[in-house]
Amino acid sequence: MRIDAVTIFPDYFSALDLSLLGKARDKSIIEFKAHDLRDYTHDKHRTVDDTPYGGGAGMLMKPEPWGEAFDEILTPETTVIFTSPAGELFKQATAHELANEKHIVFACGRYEGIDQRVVDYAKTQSKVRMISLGDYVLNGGEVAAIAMIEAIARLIPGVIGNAESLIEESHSDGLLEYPSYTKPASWRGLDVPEVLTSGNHAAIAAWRHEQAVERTKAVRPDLLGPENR
Ligand code: JCE
Repeated sequence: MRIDAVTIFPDYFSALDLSLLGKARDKSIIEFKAHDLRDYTHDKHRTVDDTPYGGGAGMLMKPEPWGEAFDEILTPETTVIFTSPAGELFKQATAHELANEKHIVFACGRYEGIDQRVVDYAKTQSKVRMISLGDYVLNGGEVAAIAMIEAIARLIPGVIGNAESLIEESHSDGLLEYPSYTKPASWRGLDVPEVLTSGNHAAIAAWRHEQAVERTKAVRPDLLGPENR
């Protein structure tokens, strides 16, 4: 898979040089490049923002630099993602859908957002999705894009151990994770639940499921069907 990001802060994306994603790039499983939107301006001050028509607070990203960047980067096989609090919510299912794409371009806004015509123009060139990382406001799209890239890339075979990705599948039962413990069995007066050291695998599986259900009821009842709430 190839991933590009268009941003006025390409340095944010140096996080993707690290750890498993960095190794996947070394192995050419994923290709990634961050493009500086200011490289597509022509004025002395490399201007990317302007005041909104109709008034209102703050600045918007002007369309021309985006058009020049898109003309260089987009193809008919591209999916463009505008990270935006006004988009559909990013879910694990979204990550799975996007993990099947050949080419994703993240368009990362700043200020109060991007001129709507940039989205409309992108739709004439490529598939487009507006996606929100969650129901909160960030200062721009970069942190949302990095989170989405990590969630997508780890689903691509070879990025993490295949055994681990199969484990992930078996756990996507719509419940939160059960609590986990490692050695020592007793630590600062806190003991590992006895069932986990019992060697009774049926009892362990039943305990873990019950813990997952109780946790989910307590903090994320929205994940359960009405009959289990
Ligand atoms: C962004 C801003 C709305 C005013 C460009 C936020 C948030 N949960 C989120 N996912 N993505 C964002 C996001 C993405 C791009 C931009 N802002 C800040 N948003 C109204 C200002 C600007």
